[in-house]
Amino acid sequence: MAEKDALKVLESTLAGRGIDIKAVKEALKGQAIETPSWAYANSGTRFHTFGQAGAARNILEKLEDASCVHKLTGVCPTVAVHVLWDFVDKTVAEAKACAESLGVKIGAINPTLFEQSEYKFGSIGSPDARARQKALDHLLYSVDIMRECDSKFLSIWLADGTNYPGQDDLRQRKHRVAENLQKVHGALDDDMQMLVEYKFFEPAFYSTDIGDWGMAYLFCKKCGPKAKVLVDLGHHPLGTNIEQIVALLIDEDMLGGFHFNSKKYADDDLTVASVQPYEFFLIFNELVAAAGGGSAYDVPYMIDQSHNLKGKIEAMIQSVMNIQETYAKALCLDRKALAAAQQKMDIIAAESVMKDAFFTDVRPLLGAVREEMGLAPDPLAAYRESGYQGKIEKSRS
Ligand code: PSV
Ligand code: MN
Repeated sequence: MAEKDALKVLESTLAGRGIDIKAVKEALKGQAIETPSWAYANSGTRFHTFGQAGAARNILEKLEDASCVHKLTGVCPTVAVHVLWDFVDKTVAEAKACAESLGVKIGAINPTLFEQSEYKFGSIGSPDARARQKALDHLLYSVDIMRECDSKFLSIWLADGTNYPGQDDLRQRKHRVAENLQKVHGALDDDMQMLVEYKFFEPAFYSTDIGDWGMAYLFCKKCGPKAKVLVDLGHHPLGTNIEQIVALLIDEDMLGGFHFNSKKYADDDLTVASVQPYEFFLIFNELVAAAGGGSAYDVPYMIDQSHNLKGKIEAMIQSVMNIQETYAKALCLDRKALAAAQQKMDIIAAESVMKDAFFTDVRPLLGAVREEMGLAPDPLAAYRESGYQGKIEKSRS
C-alpha cells in the first residue's frame, strides 16, 4: 500500500513537471545494459587477486551468471567478452550457443592487447614491427569473432605508451597507432562499429598513446564513420567534467558508447554510481537531453567493473539498479522549467530543477516497472532469496 501511495505521489509530481509517468515506464522497460564477462570472475588489485566462493571460472559460468542478472533485472540481454580471457577453453561457436541457450547474447568484443610479453613496449603503437603485426592480427581475428557472434561493437583499449622521456618517438607512435586502427576500420562490415577507448595513464606512466577523448576523437576521425569514442568513467583525471565531454561528443556525432563504473581516484572500477552518484546523474542528464527528454541517446551502455570486495553477482545487480535509477531520475527532469531558467539566466532556479530531478525517489516507480515486466520488484532481494549463490558456491568448488 505504501508503495502504491508513493507511486501516486510521484505520478502527481511528474504531472506537475509535465511528464507522463507511463512514458517514463516505457522508456525504462526499453533500457539495455551490457554486463562484462570479466566482472563475474575472480579479480583483484595489482597487489593480489582475491578469490570468491562461486566466482565464474570460464566463459560458460560467466554466461550463466550474466544470464542470472538478466533474468532478475530484465535489462541485461548482452554480455561483453574479452577475447583472450574468454575464448580459451571454449570455441567462439560454443560460447555463442551457450549464451543463446541461456537467453543472452554475446555483445561487444574486446580484443586483449596487453597481456603478452611481446607487448612490453606496446601493441599497435610498439616500435617492434612483430609486436604490431601480432596486435593487428589479433584485432582482425576479433573482427572475425564479431561476425561469428553477430556482434556489432569492437571495443578497443590500448595499454600502449611509454614510461620515460625519450623512450620512443611520440609522433611515430601516433602514426603507428593511426595506421593500424585504419586497417581495422577497413576490415569492419558496414553495420559494425569500432569504439576507441581512452585512458589518461596506466600502465604507461609518461605518455599514453590514446590518453584522452581528444586523442580518441582524432584517431576515430582518421579512420572513418565506423569509428566512435568510448567513454569509460574511470579514465579521466580528477575534476574532469565528464558530462561536458559526453555532450560535446554527442553534438559531434562521435559518442560511441560507455564503460560505466565509479571511481574516487583513478581507474578504481568500483560499482556504478557508488562514489559519485550526482556526477553520474549529470552524465545521464546529457544522454536524455540529447534524445529529447523521453529516452536516452542510442549508444551501447556497458558496465566495466572489477569489484573485488562485494559479491560478484550482487554487485552487478546493484550497479544495474543504480543505472536504472539514474536513468529514471534523468527522465523525471522538468526540461521546460530548466530551459526557461537558463533563458532567464536564473542559475538558482536552474540548479533547483536539476536537484529536484536528482532527489526524486524513483524506486517505487522501478518496482512497478519490474512487476509489469513480470519480475520481482527488488532484484537484489530476489537474488538473495533465489539460492543461486549457494548453488554456485557448491558446484564451483
Ligand atoms: C582498461 O582499464 C579497461 O577499462 C578496458 O576497457 C579493458 O578492456 C578493461 O578495462 C579490462 O578490465
Ligand atoms: Mn573500460
